[in-house]
Amino acid sequence: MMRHLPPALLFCIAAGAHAANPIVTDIFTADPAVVVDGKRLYLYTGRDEASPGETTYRMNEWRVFSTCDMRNWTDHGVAAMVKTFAWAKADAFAADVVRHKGKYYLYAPVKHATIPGFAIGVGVSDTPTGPFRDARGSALVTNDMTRETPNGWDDIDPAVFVDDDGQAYMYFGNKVLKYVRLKPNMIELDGTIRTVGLFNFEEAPWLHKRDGVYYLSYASGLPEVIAYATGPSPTGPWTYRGVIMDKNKVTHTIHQAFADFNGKSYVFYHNEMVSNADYRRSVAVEEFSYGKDGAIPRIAQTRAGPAANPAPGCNN
Ligand code: FUB
Repeated sequence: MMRHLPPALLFCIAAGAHAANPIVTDIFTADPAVVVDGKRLYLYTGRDEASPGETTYRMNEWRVFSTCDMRNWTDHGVAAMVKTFAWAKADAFAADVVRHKGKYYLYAPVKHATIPGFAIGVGVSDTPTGPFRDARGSALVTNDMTRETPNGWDDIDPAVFVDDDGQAYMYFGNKVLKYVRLKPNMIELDGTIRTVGLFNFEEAPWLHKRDGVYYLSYASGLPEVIAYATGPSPTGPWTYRGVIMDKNKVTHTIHQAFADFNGKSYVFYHNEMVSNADYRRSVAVEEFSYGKDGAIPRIAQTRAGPAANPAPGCNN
């Protein structure tokens, strides 16, 4: 059963003067997604449970952590599990969370129990830390709804972006990037699933907006690097802008997420820093500055991580 810790029992991961990366060292975490809510930054991750030497993913749940300063993190435990979705059978792959009209929605790829391949479920919660419950009782997207690629994992890695006019878009896919509008209730598709032609797209789309420019970042190639494109709207047209972060030494995935927090910009990603193993990954974060032209620079992975950035009025 999912355990939701009361505030008094919350576990604080104090980075203090030590290295800030990886963020979590007591379990393996992967596939970051980020929500800035109020004065806190919430980090959602998958959990790698593969044993040493295993050569496949073993992932059953999504976890949530938060920070007031980018150095000290609070562990809020399990946000949702494969079992949250009664129609799913395995594989808690890369999820995303968004806040919309006071509720929190978790978009989660999982293997469907009866329809072959991956599907995307939607969880909902009144708090950013969950627990999330199944908002629909059925999958939002199933593998038989898309035909661009023959594999069963082409409908993974949902990333949801809500534009300033309130319209929500969900991007997802492996090898072929797709997007679809969501209805205002956030739990139904609104219209056709469309594809996006993107240079060397592998997976892990992430959309964010800054100064009127839409940034579409993604994992590119295999082993993956982080690359990005920009456009004038959430549906493009997209102009390729290059590589942001080089591939990992061991793990073939990298899965990024971006956030601005307390006046600074951050990129989250995962690597093999703790385990030196492909399927035992750890989430890390780096601070960066946009160029004067809005470009994202090449960002190096560090052990030190970002400097403390305490948000006024936020208490760890
Ligand atoms: O963690 C499982 C899969 O690996 C994710 O869905 C991809 O983004 C890659 O990180």
